[in-house]
Amino acid sequence: MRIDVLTLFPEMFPAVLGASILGRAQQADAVSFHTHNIRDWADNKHNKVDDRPFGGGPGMVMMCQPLHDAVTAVEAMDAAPAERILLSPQGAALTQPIVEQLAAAQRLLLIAGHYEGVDERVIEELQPQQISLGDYVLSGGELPALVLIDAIVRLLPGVLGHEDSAAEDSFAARQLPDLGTRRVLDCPHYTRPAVWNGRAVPKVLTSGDHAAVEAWRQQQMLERTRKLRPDLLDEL
Ligand code: 9D3
Repeated sequence: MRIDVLTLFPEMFPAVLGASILGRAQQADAVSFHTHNIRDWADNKHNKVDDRPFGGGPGMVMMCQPLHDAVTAVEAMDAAPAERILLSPQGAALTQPIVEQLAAAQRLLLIAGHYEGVDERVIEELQPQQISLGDYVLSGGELPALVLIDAIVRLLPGVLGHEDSAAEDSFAARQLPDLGTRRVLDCPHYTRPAVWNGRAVPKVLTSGDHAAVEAWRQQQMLERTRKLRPDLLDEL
């Protein structure tokens, strides 16, 4: 997968994209990251990319021209067609099914807004999918773009060491007795020592009975989901 990112703050990206699973995914050629500064396409002599809102009000609005020219130029850097995504508070809240759908794309073009927002006319022209991280205010779309990249890239073939890891995630859909396919929370996890600070690991986990362990994990997933995220059981 190729991922292009358009932003006014490209310096926010290298540390996150170069570390841990994202860094290894790029080294293994499962993904390539290309960040671009929208300011490079400003066609005015002060390289202005934002201006005051028509009608008045606080803050600045990102101008149409630099962003539109950036999208056109960056898309032309590779023949593969890109899925355009604008990170925006007006977008649909990101969920694992959306992440899974985007992980199937050949190429993504992520646009991170900043300031009060982007001129509506360039959004109408580009028709991007709009994605939000939820109902709270951030200072721009850069951190949401990094979150989205992290969620997608760990699903790409060959990225996670243990191939079952992604399928066993919290929020991955599972087949449950009576309920059919549901997204549920993960079960609790334990490692050595078997007793820590007077607290023993649940006995079934040290019993060696694999079927009993599997049954206990399923029951824990369901019980925790009922208690902590009952909304998930109403889905689908
Ligand atoms: C006070 C009016 N704000 C609307 C909620 C304006 C505004 C706030 C924050 C406009 C842009 C932003 C910058 N945020 C994003 O670009 C953003 C975001 C977010 O703030 N919350 C959750 N998800 C996202 S995705 C992009």
